[in-house]
Amino acid sequence: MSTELWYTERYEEHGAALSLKIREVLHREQSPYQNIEIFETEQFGTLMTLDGLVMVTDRDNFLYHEMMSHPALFTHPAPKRVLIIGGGDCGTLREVLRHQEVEEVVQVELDERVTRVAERFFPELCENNQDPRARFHFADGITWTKEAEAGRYDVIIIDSTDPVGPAAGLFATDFYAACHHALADQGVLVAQSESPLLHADLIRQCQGRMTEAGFGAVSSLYFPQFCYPSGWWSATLGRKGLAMDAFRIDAARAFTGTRYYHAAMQQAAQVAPAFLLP
Ligand code: AAT
Repeated sequence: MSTELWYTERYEEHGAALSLKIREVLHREQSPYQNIEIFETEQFGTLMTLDGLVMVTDRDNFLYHEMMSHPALFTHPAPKRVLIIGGGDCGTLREVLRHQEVEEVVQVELDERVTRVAERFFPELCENNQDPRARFHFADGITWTKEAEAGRYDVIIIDSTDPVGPAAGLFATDFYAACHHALADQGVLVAQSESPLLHADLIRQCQGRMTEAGFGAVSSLYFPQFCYPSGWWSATLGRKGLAMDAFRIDAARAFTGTRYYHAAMQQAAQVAPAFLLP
């Protein structure tokens, strides 16, 4: 009899699954919002799942977190005030704080337990949580953004779970319109927008809804992400006014310490597969 332990996330509607070999279960709890589990894997370090869906592993989270933060920040001419919606594991926050010109980062995560558990099991992602520029609020990001002062932020990052349950409204036109209102002139919005292979319609919908919400330029970024469905992921950017291609390429070239993102990658990641061309 095999004593091997594997964690499997099934993508029932696609007839596929992802499995990671597990050494042990480190933690399990039911928060007021979701079931949080932490595993020690054989090859991918620590793994966090929410309601049975993979959120983050030590080994591959840099792909997603770097691509959710640096392209948006280098697209803005001078990002000072950043809002992160979701992002409870703090991996996106850590990347944002690496930009010295950023003066304030407000993170609005629904579930405080995700952040507390991440502090314990993902200390690297949380290593900059004490930075005086970081402010944490545990609340619904939709309500928060709708109540935000007009023009308050330069960049808004939607680092959310999939469009079900409390995150469903984070993919809606009226929420993008609230982001548009909360952004200053030249403000940039970026939202995680799922898998190009499995959710192409959602990516198109996301682009269409951002345009409807008033963003003058919209484009998506494509990048690998092993632990999310299909291993291929996307983020969709919306910019107030101006064209999307004018990112701060010299600053991006001088930026060091990333493992996936670099200036040429920002250009490359914007090239859409033929089936997603406008
Ligand atoms: N950094 C990669 C991890 C995530 S988790 C996304 C976070 O969004 C979760 O912690 C969840 O609690 C939070 N969240 C969900 N809905 C809301 C909301 N309405 N307001 C604020 N926070 C919210 C991204 C995972 C991507 C998964 C891909 N399969």
